[in-house]
Amino acid sequence: FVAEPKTAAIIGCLFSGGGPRGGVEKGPVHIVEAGLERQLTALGWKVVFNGYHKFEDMKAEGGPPIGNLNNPRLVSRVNESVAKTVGSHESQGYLPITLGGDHSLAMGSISGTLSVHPDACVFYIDAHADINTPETSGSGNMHGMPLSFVLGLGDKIPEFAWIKSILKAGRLVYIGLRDLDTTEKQILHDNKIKAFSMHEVDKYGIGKVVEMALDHVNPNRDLPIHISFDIDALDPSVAPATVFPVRGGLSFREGRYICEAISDTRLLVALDVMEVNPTVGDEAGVRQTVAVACSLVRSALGETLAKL
Ligand code: 4U7
Ligand code: MN
Ligand code: MN
Ligand code: MN
Repeated sequence: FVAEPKTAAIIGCLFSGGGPRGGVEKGPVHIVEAGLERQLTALGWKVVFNGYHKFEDMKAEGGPPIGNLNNPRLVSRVNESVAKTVGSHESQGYLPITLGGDHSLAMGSISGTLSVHPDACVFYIDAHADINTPETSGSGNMHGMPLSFVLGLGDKIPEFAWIKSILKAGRLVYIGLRDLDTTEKQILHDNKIKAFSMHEVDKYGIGKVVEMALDHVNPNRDLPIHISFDIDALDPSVAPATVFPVRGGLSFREGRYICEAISDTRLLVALDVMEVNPTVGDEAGVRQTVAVACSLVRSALGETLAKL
């Protein structure tokens, strides 16, 4: 398998229903207005951008509670729609760039990728594991749960029956973890999920970590790769405008390196950049976070400024 898309599709998802508060739905507009389209065009890509996904027609969702989940029906319908959009772009040979919005959107983006590339592996770059099941989640916020849904863990919920393509635990790898719930550590352990926390990044260096991560999920370097990048994987000094900053994160170079190294494999089929919240902190911090988000996208799409 070689992924050789020449066209990228920006899928800006103005959605915050999976998180504890609003603001994160404004992330995509800031990233696009910073000039992402033009930046990717300058790298030689054709860029498709058909406007933002606002999900407004889906607002009025009620119904009886489902466990402790916040906005379950809305999150389900939004993600079903994201999965369709991501999947249809990939089946046309485009590289979808899903911009969040809160990270519950990974439920849709990863499902979309799996519907076209059932053998795809997922690089999940985050301070958090986002793998609570509805039974283990203390917050009920679905941005902390997308992976349990795409892995098919936890009790089956009829409202999410559209999630058909299940990710195998061996095809998921994390980089950047440093803030997990006890329940999540147990889930990683029980399902033998490979994770490179900040401890391993410190111990081995980012180059070795990415190589070990690829060896685990993609030993023959022949499977499609989906990157889901939560901006909070980066250190708060690098990307302050996000709701769950955790100190001790990835440096700017480490974040870019992950994207550059995966770009080099020519296996990338989809990219998410999530959790940029322009309502957090001051204007300079927002501008910096947005610029860093654009830089991550460019590095995943082949920009190699630091390579001679
Ligand atoms: B993010 C949390 F309890 N684990 O489940 C939860 F600490 O997409 C946080 O990575 C989830 O930002 C963070 O609510 C979700 C909490
Ligand atoms: Mn996170
Ligand atoms: Mn996340
Ligand atoms: Mn979040």
